[in-house]
Amino acid sequence: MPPARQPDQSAPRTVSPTGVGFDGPKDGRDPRGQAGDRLTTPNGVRIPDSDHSLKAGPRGPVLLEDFHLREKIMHFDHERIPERVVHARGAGAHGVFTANGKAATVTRAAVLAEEGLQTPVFVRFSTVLGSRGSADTVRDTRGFATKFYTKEGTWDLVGNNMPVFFIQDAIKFPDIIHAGKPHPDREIPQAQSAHDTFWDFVTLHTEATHHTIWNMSDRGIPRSYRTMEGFGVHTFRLVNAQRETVLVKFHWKPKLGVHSLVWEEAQIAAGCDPDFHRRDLYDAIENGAFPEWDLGIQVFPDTPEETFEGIDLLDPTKIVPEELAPVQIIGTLVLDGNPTNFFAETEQVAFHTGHLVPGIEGTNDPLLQGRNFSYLDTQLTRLGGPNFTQIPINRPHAPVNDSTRDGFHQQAIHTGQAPYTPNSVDDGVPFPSDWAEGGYVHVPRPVAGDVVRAAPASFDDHFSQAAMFYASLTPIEQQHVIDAYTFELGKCYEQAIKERALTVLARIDADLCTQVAAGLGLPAPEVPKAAPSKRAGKAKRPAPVPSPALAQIRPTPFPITGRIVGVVAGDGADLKGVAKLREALEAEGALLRVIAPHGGRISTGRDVEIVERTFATARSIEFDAVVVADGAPQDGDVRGLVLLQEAFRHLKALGAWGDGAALLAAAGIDAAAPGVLVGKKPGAKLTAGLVAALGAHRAWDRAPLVAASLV
Ligand code: HDD
Repeated sequence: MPPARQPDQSAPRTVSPTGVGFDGPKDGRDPRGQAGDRLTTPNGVRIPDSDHSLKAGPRGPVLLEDFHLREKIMHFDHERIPERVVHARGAGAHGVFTANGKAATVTRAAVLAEEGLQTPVFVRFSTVLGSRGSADTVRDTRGFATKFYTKEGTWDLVGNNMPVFFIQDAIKFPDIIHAGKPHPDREIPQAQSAHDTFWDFVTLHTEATHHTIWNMSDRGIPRSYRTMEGFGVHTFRLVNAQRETVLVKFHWKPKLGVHSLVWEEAQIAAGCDPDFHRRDLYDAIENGAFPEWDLGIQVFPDTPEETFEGIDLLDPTKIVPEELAPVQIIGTLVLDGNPTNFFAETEQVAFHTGHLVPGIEGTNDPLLQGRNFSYLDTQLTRLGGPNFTQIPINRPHAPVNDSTRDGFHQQAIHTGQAPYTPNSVDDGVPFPSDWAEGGYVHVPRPVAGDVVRAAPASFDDHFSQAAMFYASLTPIEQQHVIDAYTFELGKCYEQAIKERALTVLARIDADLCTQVAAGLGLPAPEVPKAAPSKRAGKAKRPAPVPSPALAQIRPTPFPITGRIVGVVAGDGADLKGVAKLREALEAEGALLRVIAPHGGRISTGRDVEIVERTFATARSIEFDAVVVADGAPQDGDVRGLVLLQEAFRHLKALGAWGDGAALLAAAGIDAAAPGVLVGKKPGAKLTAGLVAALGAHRAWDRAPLVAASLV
């Protein structure tokens, strides 16, 4: 008798950490995870001792028959998988995306279109160049990859915190990455672009100019993953229910605003707390300060030219200024869950630009098209075979019935006899779906052209938008860009590379070039008058039109959720005042951390505070503001003074009440300087001042004072 027909290929029986699609044992545990309270072998055999190998006598040789030793060590020997070839260092979080319905006119994808629909997501942030164990705060682009577990299949938006890319064609990806990664002979420097090969490449290959200046700006050293913008970079095509199309660019807008570290802070953090961003994300979520972003789209008509206001929408080195095409908010992302297991979730998550759902399509951007090949390919090496979508974190939350079979690490026990279509053996299941049934039907588009290795002429403009970016920054941000170029090029050994870099800077901005040249001790080259490429002809370089949306420093106050205020105190300090300040700051969503010369507890009379940081463990980088309590030790401990001086130099809010002001003075800090708040008591005035100062991120108007002083 033939076996009963079971045409439904259910998804593999493993627990999804995101909680959806679980069809395993009812106790909620993965049969391949940890069950029961007894230590066992991987085969479930209970064992009496996991500390000693099986030996011929206590001093004798280890016996080959010790299967437990063999299994334990064998598994350990194979615990590591290859790190990502880029973006190896990262941190992830679970969350939910809620659509506001405004995208319904432009896309049929429910995840974006259906008002109020909540879609679970997993987001992984990353640096690009460093290895898995490298520091978080290095100058680099940051990855911002989002996996939407939609009811229509998985959609991955694999973006960065910068809206442009170094190259226009994916075929150049190995080149830019080889240039940016450590030198192949000594394998240094780690996670840095401040070296010869990077600057050699980006100054020869000038389409990298725009992305490079973003890296040299404050965007290259974010304060936190929570305070970064995200960009889909490429232009995508959205398709609505009537099969009408528009072109769009995706933007993530952080509710906390866009904020960065200052360079010295980034450097200190790389040594003192290499996990700075990972810790910040985890702690914020743990403390209930859930990071939030709005998702927005810039919408362009889908014309045959695929340009908008003369800007080529297929060129990933170009942006469309928000002043020309406003970002329209279509939903909100909240990250509210930390991973339970870093390896299972953050390390094994596999993103792919080709993970699209009906209503969202790619375009002919040659960078995107190459990515669509690369992301699938890399998982074969990294995750060991083609079944990586069965790994819990990668499992779709939509039903899967795909007719793929077997392969390394197959988790499913597929039933049925006909993993092919069409079939009659399994009653024709699974059936294809047309557009009306929710099938992913590509919008028909004409394709024509000669087979050539070439790019359109518009791709030759490598400098105008870099110039626009620089012109859009505030003077402080421009100074940071000058400092960054001067630092990075100063780390290069080859004179010719520095000189070539100056010729590139001359095409961006004459003053930028002159100042960097002065810092390097080199003459500034002439600013070329004509456009650089033959195809661009002899057109004059127009003056850049600034896009104010590109500047980070703004007069508007930002929410202070999750910001950290360090309070220097000690035995005998005004601990009632500390408690009062904590209450007031927590009411605004900020956190207070008590810093004292020693650990444990500090007390004053009957008041007691738990010490959260000591002078040995605290460093200024952790705090967005530092306040000295009345009665804090005034013994001149240099670590306390350095803490205050660094915070002052990094333009952070400083405060003191009572005789705490004397400690500020001992650190050489002028109580009248901008962003320094001194009062008699930690009352409403001090709190309001702190909240306002934190909301501005830094006391920017202190910058000239700091530049002129040695503090
Ligand atoms: Fe990529 C990882 C973002 C161009 C090839 N990329 C990766 C990640 C992000 C980006 C955020 C980390 C994903 C994760 O957290 O697992 N990549 C970008 C952006 C690009 C870009 C915004 C340009 C707009 N990438 C790009 C090109 C190629 C790749 C042109 C190859 C032709 N990227 C990869 C990769 C990675 C990757 C090798 C490494 C690990 C992975 O994919 O899963 O395939």
